[in-house]
Amino acid sequence: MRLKALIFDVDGTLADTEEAHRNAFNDAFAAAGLAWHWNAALYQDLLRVAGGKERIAHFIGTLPIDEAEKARLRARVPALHADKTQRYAQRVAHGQVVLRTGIARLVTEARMAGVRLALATTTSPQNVDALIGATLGAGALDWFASRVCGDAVAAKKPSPEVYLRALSELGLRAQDCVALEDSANGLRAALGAGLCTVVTPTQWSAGDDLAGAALVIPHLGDAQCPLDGRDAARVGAPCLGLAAIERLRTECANALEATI
Ligand code: XBP
Ligand code: MG
Repeated sequence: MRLKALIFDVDGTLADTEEAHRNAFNDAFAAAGLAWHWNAALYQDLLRVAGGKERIAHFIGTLPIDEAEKARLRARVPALHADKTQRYAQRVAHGQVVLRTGIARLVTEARMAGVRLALATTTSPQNVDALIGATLGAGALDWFASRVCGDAVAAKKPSPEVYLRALSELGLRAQDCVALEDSANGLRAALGAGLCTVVTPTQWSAGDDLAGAALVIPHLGDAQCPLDGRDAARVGAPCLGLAAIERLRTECANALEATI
């Protein structure tokens, strides 16, 4: 099998984390005495901005206040986001977030087959450590040969930088790997790095433009929750496994060669 590595996005892909993020943002705002409340509809819109710090700064820019007040509030973003990150990590540590369907199964399948694993995410390293530790176990971080987080690169998704950095750390070519994502921002980042990409949207990214994805399915499927008939027919099985992923990778590579 030519497939050498799976590169996973974190938020929305490994786990449906954004409700926990949204609650952590709101808790941090309240603790700071700010009368801001991001409801689900507003948060879904704000998710178009990758990165928690950038998201808060963007929100400040939308407020009906003068520029001096916006500047004062923007100066508080690093402390606000640090508090939010701590609150999010606590929520995760208390079991508020679980892995999405099929993630544990595919990670195990890849490890047994010698397919390497990597993470390419916008979120913070503390959040990755908390999520992997709470869902796969403390030693599981070492299963990921590369873990590239948002602040490690100059530009967050949809820039391809996190994926390019992950490929560089893996020492692999894009055509020998497959990315797994949940959103338009993430898909554009992975495609920009030349990666064949599988997308499993969540309710937060349900309306995203996912053109260019090699496959869009509601989840990866597992024994407890197999893909339904239509999606299983597209995958050729009730779960997306390495064999199907290798077929997708080959199709992507052949399509790329046909354009050269
Ligand atoms: C999704 C994001 C992150 C999270 C919040 O990241 O855009 O900003 O919403 O986490 P992913 P931070 O690339 O994993 O889908 O507050 O740490 O940014
Ligand atoms: Mg994501």
